[in-house]
Amino acid sequence: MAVGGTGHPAIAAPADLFQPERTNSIGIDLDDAVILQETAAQIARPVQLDKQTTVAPEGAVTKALAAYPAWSNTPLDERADCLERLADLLETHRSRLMAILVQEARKTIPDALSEVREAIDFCRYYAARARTDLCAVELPGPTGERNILRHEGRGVWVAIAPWNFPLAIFLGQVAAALVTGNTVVAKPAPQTPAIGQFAVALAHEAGVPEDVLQIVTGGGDVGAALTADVRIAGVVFTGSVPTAKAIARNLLADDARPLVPLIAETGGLNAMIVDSTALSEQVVRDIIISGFQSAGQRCSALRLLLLQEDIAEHTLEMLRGAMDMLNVGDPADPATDIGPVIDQDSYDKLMAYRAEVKDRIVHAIDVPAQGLFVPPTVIRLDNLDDLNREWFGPLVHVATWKAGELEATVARVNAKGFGLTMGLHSRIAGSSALVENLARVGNLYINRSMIGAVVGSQPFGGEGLSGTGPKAGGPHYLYRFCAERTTSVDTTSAGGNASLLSLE
Ligand code: UN1
Repeated sequence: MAVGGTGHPAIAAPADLFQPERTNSIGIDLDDAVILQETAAQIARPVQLDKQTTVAPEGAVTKALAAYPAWSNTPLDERADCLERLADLLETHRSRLMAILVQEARKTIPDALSEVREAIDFCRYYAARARTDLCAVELPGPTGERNILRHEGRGVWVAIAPWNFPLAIFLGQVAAALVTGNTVVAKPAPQTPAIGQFAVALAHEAGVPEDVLQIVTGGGDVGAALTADVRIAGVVFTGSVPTAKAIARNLLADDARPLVPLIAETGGLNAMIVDSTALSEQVVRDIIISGFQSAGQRCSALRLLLLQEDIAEHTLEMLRGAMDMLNVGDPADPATDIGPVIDQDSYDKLMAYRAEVKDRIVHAIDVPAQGLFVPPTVIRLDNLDDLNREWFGPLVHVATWKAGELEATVARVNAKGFGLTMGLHSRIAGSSALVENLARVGNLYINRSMIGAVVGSQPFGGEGLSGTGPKAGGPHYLYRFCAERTTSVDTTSAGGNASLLSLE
């Protein structure tokens, strides 16, 4: 894309470090009849929770602390080997993992397959990055001195994962913390404990010692107990803004407590801006994917569609037609495009909001009467200021803007304070450069859908109310899990013995 005139520095060619297994987490090829058959057979087996693996938060931190010295001294290559073996095991158990995702997280089969692929990508990517990025390096310095920079583990990390990516985000957090030499107490979301338990069992099978990675299941009280524990060295969290803030307060509550990092990835109020030069078919396809795939239950999902006035009616007409073709139903059926939402609570909140705004519904489609199916819905916004929060479901709000208002429109989206994803559909190079320059989001998608960030290619994460960074699946993520330590030696006073300092 053109970057001239935006004030960005030149773009360096990407390092050929890692090739993701998949092209992206949407639009996958489901012709693989074997996967479908295997997954269907697995779906017939009930999901079982392993009560044995569940321990109390305090005891888990105690064990993780005791396990830390040996794990942090385990050579980096051996830790990376564990992640690669885990990736292999995830491949071997792909159909079972997919079946649990369908049953427990109510994922459609395509969503389940792409999530397993993303989990594999995270393990392989962080293993590869760790091998190249975490080696000790010698830094330049004055004559007679040597300076060595090392990246080492910090201690015990608490990893708190969401139910919407209970395998990929769960393992992404865990893999990053482990490979950098930390021990981990992981808490899956209360809606999705079984997939977390299976993933942890596979990690143990891959060679991660049991006390190095433990799982503690439960709700907010368990998360609060873990993050209130003054012995932990960091928290990595994906979930809601209020929970992220509660964790931050917990980490600061005790004056005597060490300062520790919080890596948070939270919500978004993600807008797609469409101008009159955009290709309508492409726009409609990308609205459907971004707004309704995964029943809109992705923090990257489209929430606010901003159509240039001249093309609004035409685009909405086409969108109605495309929505009518969507198949909402049983996620275990391979023909299903959109499944139910995660639980009754989520269903009730979304349906109550829909009832509140029923006079502004532009279009909605029929869904099965039984089950937690929220109809994919487009809702008119008369005023952009009327939407200031994220609705985590298949609800897309639409508003219009006038020619000449592109800059002001981006500014109004920025002003909402979130900063996760933004989409632009335009064939004007100057407009994409302008939006690229102005948008305060972690992930800007131009002329494509706004979901399905590819590990290693599209590091994912936002700013403002959307999170702290660094971005998951990106080249700087691992560093945040590390303590950075430099050692400087005066080699003259040591008799010129440079070997006092090793790069080991
Ligand atoms: C989330 O919903 O918490 O880009 C993250 C995507 C996914 C990440 C979603 N890889 O849609």
